[in-house]
Amino acid sequence: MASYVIAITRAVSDAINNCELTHLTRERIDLDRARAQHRAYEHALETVAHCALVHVAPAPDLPDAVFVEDTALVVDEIAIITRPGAASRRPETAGVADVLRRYRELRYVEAPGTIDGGDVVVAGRRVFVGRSSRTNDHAIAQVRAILQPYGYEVVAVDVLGGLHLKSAATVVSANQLLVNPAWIPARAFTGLDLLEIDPQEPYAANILKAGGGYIYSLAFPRTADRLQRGGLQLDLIDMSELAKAEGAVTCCSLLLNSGK
Ligand code: CIR
Repeated sequence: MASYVIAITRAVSDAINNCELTHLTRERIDLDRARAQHRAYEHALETVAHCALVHVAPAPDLPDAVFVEDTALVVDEIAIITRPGAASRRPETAGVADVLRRYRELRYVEAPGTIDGGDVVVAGRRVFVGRSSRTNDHAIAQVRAILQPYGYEVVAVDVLGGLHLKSAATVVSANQLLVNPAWIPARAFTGLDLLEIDPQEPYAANILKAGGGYIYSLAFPRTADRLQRGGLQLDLIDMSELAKAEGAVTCCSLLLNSGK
């Protein structure tokens, strides 16, 4: 069978108003609107990016459960279940592991390591891992030990702003990243082409490349314009409610190739 992309998602929790917040002031999240936006995101994954959706069982008591990206790091050969930096998020991993084990052999990050998947940027055989308030050197060393035998180079990068490395840098192609240069040390990405966001939109570096398409938030029109003028076809979606929980487009899915 031809290879396709599986997108793992999880419903918006009833408790999302108790989500972790690091940089933003708490604003009430409208649950119905958040769910409608999440459905539109899933629809884009199916229709624009041609992914096959797989749902993790809902976790109504886990406020941040919709942000599945943080619970695992998946490559073609293996999946690593994270140990999220926020203790409130650690119970999220079991449900995701139950789904991922259908597709990959699982490995686990162990204490004292902590890591959020939002800190991991995979560009070809290079895996950049952000050192952040969520991800520490113990976890980076564990990820390196797990991935090196499969031919991946793991590079630690200091996160200088935003919550995660993926707030500051995400993949456009195997050799090109969309970045906020103020939030990363650019020298860490030597050899890659760095496409800069519009400086008036500091949160704009998070783009989701999925299947053949790109899913992007309509909150960043200046950067979207730059990307479109560069030839990228964007599917623009409203993420305003999930953004109040410090979520962005990459956070709400885990993507994996079916045919390994
Ligand atoms: C958190 O602080 O953990 C959540 N409220 C937001 C997580 C966003 N995840 C991501 O960027 N990968």
